[in-house]
Amino acid sequence: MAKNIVQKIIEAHLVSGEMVAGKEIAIRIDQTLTQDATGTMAYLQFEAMGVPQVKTELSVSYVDHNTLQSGFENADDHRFLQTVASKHGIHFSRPGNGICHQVHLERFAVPGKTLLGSDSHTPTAGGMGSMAMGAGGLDIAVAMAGGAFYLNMPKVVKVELKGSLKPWTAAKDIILEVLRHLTVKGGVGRVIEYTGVGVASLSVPERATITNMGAELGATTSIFPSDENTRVYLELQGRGEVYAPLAADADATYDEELIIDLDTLEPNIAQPHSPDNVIAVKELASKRIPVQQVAVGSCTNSSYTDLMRLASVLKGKTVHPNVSLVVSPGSKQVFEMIARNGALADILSAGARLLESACGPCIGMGQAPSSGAVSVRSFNRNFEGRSGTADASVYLASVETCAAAAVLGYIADPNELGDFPVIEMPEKFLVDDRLVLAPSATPADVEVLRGPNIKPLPVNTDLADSLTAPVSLKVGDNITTDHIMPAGAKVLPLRSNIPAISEHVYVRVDPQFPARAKEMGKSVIVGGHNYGQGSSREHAALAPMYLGVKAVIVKSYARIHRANLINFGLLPLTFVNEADYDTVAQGDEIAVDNLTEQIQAGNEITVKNVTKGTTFTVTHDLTGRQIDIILAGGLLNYTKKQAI
Ligand code: MIC
Ligand code: SF4
Repeated sequence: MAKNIVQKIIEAHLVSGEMVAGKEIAIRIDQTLTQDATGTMAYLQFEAMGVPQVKTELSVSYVDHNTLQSGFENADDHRFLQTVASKHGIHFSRPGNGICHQVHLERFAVPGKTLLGSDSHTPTAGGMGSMAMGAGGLDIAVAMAGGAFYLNMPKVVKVELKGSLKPWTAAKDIILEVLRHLTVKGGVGRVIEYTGVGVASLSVPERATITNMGAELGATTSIFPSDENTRVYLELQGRGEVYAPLAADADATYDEELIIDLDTLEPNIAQPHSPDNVIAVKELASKRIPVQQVAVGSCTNSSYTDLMRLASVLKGKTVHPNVSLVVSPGSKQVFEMIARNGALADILSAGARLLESACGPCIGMGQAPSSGAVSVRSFNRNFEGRSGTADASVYLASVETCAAAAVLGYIADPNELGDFPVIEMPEKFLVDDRLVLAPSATPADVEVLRGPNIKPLPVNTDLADSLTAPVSLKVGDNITTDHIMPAGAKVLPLRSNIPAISEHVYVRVDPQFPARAKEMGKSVIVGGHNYGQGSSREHAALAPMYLGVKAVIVKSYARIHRANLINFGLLPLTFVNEADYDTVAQGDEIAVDNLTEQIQAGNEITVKNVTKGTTFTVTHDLTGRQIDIILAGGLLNYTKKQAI
């Protein structure tokens, strides 16, 4: 039977299950990556499993999120990560080496391999034909210990790229166009596979921009074929030997299709406060919206060509007097290359403010914009408040559009910049892996160093047989994990300390939430569609669990967050009739009798609203394995019982 790329990779890695869309499958994971903000938990969980050395082909621990060291916490976490990696067979990418996804693409990703990462933008490596997925830290820990990764067999969406990009239109505009069509929940339960003649005109880093931001569709992952461009990129990275061609069979079938015509595509921009709120830049350009900040970098747009394009626009010009331009090249490789070829001097000379190779402003780690500012960023998320400034308006666009805003001072179509500078791929990338430390050859001698900020991992208890609890919070559609568990310079350093970080759960939505949830003891959260979209941070499940949240009842979930809820023993329930959402209010007491029996008997559970005197039905959609995990109080307890 003819197969698409996704079917080929899954088939080659299938451990159990049937490859039928929507059914649970388990696949073998070849590579894992973690970043520091989710990695400390992942390694504490890995340690708790008692497996001495990782069983993957390659596992890499990156430090890129928590690099602003305004106290001892982050530096202590880096030290923990370095030593724990050395002891357990994991490569360690030192702070300064760059953002996990950018560095992984450059130095480690391999076509046809599976990659699981504790970060939602892990699909970046899909630009090279790797089946790369984001997951919670606990799933990564299990994969490092040799366990399979469980997911629902995705539907495969074919996105056919026709034609080729016009000058000043970029790969970023393609993914913004896809977001405009499919929205932030259009990718849930799906993998986006790119095909068509337009594919050949895109370099691997350009493809990676597209697969990176496929995360914003809620997709399981996105993937490109591995072809001549992939071979060339790998050769230039000195890794030609890992090249393997990968393409869909000629008559492969897909579940859904979308066609994007690159010949007619215009520069796009996502308006506040959602990555799918996309319009053509030229529609805004006539309004001359003044811009106060421009930020270039992040795992979406940090390639050599991106930075060279910025430099070529800035060369001989000055950043607009009302704009703060901040640049954070995503990897040391790119940073050093533009430093050595002089492009960095053009960027600096124009008045840009330079940051180290890390996530930085993308996750609110410094460079919060001024009050009410318009910030145009080459990043991937513009959720309200994520920049660190509650009332800032963040727009997402290509490096070209960012560069135009930086010099002109307003949101402008980059075509206004005039002649388009052609930027060639370098003759060779600068390969220097000295900042990636290989694991110790004598692990027994390595002492794992833990700072006082690293607190033991709280573990849930077995699920009780009846649940009577008030609704501690009711929220609407498209709640992001940034709403549930904010990040930023103040909160991120607490990622290894669940008691401390739980004081910040939902505070941007309701500052009283943590105190109220604690006082209630046990509680339930009610929400709308696409609940938990965005980041893979398992803290968005773990910290509510710590505050006593036992179940969540919503209209629909984002994939990674639902998996994280199950991993920590929180019941993910879905309204059968969406109208019942309106009958439940914050403060209502909810009761479920014979919970264990009901979960095991079938998919439907009857819930009483004690306060209103009504009942409604919810589904749990749990597989047999997931039921056992929930009943055990989470994946760690379950795994201990099973002993991998
Ligand atoms: C993000 O972009 O939101 C993050 C920060 O990279 C997260 C991971 C985290 O919260 O640590 C992600 O995308 O998974
Ligand atoms: Fe880092 Fe931003 Fe990419 Fe997340 S989206 S990994 S915070 S650069």
